[in-house]
Amino acid sequence: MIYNDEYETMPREALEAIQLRRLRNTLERVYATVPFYRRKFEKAGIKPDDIKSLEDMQKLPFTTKQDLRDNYPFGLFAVPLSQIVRIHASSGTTGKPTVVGYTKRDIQIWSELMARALAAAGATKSDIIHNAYGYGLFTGGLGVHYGAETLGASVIPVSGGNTRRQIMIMKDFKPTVLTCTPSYSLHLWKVAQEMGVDFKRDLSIRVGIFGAEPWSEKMRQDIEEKLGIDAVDIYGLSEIMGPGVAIECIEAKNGLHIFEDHFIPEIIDPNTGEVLPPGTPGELVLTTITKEGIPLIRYRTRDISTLYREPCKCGRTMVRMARVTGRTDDMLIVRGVNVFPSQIESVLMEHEGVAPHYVIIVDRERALDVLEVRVEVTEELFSDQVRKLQELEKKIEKNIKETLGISCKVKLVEPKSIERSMGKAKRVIDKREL
Ligand code: DLL
Repeated sequence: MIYNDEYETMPREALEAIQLRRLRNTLERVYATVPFYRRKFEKAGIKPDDIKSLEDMQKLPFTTKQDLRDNYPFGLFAVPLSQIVRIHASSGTTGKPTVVGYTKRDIQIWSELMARALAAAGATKSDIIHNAYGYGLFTGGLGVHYGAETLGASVIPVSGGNTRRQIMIMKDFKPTVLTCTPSYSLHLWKVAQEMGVDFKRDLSIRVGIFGAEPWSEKMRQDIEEKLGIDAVDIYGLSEIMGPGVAIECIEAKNGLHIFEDHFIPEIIDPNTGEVLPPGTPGELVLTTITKEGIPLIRYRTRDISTLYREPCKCGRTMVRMARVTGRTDDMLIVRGVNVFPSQIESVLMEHEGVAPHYVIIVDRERALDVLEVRVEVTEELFSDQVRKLQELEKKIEKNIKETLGISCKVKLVEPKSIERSMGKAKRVIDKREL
């Protein structure tokens, strides 16, 4: 179903006229209200008024996660805090998160875009939505929640964890739509099996809306077969809004429609910054054109994708992005939580006797991500009592859990035992099969 026919199927010319108008408004606004942008534009020798066409966008400087970090926490907000009604955050490259703020209107628009996204995946107001995305600073839970209410569906705000209870709720409340990370859907299936509950026979889920981490066509097939549902990909990031920046339509399940009346996408060569033509893979760059709280100009997502401009059989005229195949940086997503190796490194380095030689091993057990950190310690420490080493391992595990919000197993190993290839450390071994 198309939730907003007027915009989602608008002729390209009309859509692009709206984009240009909104872009110019946004540029005027950030230039006037955010010193960071004024400085950046001045340095590039550009004024908002110089942008007379969508092609002119290429003259604008990029914004990066580092810029958000340098202006932590609220430095990029374009409105006074009195107009901010919600704050979310996601992981930064070190201890400090990336912070975003929403005005009332931002929340309204986000809710409508999420309603559009749910509708594109085939949900209607008659559905019961089992929302197992985490509620909190992460945008997944609340993003889907507000969208479901806007659509008029019944939402079960079950959030993450307590899987056996989730299965019981699914059996008893009979939700028809499941929203969570793709890996968690497979974990739900496994736990259901152990409880003697058959997804196809005993539950009523018809469609799953999965995102927040990379997955593959193979994984889609696996989920669809095991759970007996349609599995649809949803994309978003907190810096730009949260879930609902783009979604696959259930009719084609072939690329995610970006809601272009609110975001302008570009694909660039991550090394040169040059804009690449449709059909060529590169780094996705997004510009928000209606956001009030924290508008972002040419934000480098670090996600690798491709844009397709061919029309889609669902009737939407909005461009499609290919499923995200990777990142241009070393960010990992572990159980839906974004993790940078540098964040783990800073926790490790807080402990005496621990050397900056480590490797992070990510794997999947019972469809859930598991993380192990192996780190070298000094000779003295390693030859100390085993009990002392074990205590330190537990302490580091606790600190990682407290700082990053993820559980992991820490193993202290002897000096020089972690492999270096050509002198270079390999920080991450990802054994997960997508
Ligand atoms: O993950 C928002 C979200 C919530 C999207 C629920 C979809 C569903 P962040 O925590 O800021 O926001 O993480 C954003 O996650 O830059 C991608 O690297 C990755 N990501 C999000 N969706 C997908 C997807 C939310 N469908 C980062 N496929 C993004 C692959 C995804 N990667």
